[in-house]
Amino acid sequence: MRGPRIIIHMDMDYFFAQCEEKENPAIKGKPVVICVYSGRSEDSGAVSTSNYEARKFGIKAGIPISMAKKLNPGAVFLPVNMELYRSVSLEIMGILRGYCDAIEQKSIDEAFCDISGQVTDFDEARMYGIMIKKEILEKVGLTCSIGVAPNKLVAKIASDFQKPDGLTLVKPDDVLDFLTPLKITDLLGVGKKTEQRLNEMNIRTIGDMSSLSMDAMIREFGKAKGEWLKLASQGIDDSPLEEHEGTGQIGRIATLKEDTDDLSIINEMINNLSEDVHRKLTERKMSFRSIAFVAIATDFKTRAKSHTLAVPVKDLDTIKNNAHELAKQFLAENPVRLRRIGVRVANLTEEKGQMTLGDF
Ligand code: DCP
Ligand code: MG
Ligand code: MG
Repeated sequence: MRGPRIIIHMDMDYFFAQCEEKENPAIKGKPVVICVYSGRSEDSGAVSTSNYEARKFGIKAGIPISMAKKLNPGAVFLPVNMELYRSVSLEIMGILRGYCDAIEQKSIDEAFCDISGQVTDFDEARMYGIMIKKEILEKVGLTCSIGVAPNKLVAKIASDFQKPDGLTLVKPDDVLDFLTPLKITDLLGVGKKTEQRLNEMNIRTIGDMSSLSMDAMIREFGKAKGEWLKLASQGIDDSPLEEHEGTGQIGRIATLKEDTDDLSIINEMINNLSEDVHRKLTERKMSFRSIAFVAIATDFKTRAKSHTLAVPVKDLDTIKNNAHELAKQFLAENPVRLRRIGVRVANLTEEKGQMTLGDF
């Protein structure tokens, strides 16, 4: 039985600045400004981001560094350290991947996750959002904001709604009430020009826009854009997640009927998960070299046990057999009852005349 479509949008709070606070806790509590120096003169360049303390002074992404220094000379000014942010981002995306059916990473600090296959309803989805936030905080030490909604359009707005450290759930029946008072520019895809046109028509909120007829919107903006705007103003969006090729891993996680440490029950679930993973692998014409068994115990902690093969392979039996073995080892080492389990393959390569197990 398949429940409703449920999409999560996760966006890290003041990401670059928060990474720096984590690296150097002494600066926490002070205004922190991350700068992209152009190198032309000492203070030339722009602000990349700032923490919330600095934002109180009006220091935000995009303003010149010189202006930020005028707004608060005592703030902590740091140069961007992309290496650090990339590695933190990788860790966060890895955690998210363990929770969802599909993931579309939108930028270094945000992603959409389809969790429809992981939960049965929106109340369970809220708990799921809490679990994700908790795991990111415990493992990476950073806060994020999450929106849970029936589609990408609404999830994106929801994640921004209670920043920082927010969790906003918008159930299907609440979508219209949620959107009505918001500014039209909150809709991803409404840019400056569209905003101007709509303002001239005296349309300022999403609610104002939804009261216009489809015909009027199409007359004003043309068929494609007019239709999209009208549907967006009603919170209607069925755009799929775009999983980028080469994300490097394919995983599937599911919740066990009840908490257990019984290997026969776990292996049965592993078989189903392996088949899903294998189907995706085949669709993408990929092979893998490493495989992991992912376990989420009753304490909600996610642990993984993985194994790397000598050569890339692509067959279902290798996935199943390795996952069974890893699960056995995992339970021998960790006397816990499991709540959810997953199978994940990584180190993906394009399938090109490589060996399969049958070739050995
Ligand atoms: N970024 C940048 N220049 C911009 C906008 C963003 O260099 N004009 C970088 C720095 C941010 C990161 O991208 O930390 C993520 O962008 P966000 O828009 O998500 O902003 P933050 O995460 O910094 O803050 P928020 O808490 O509002 O999400
Ligand atoms: Mg962010
Ligand atoms: Mg972002």
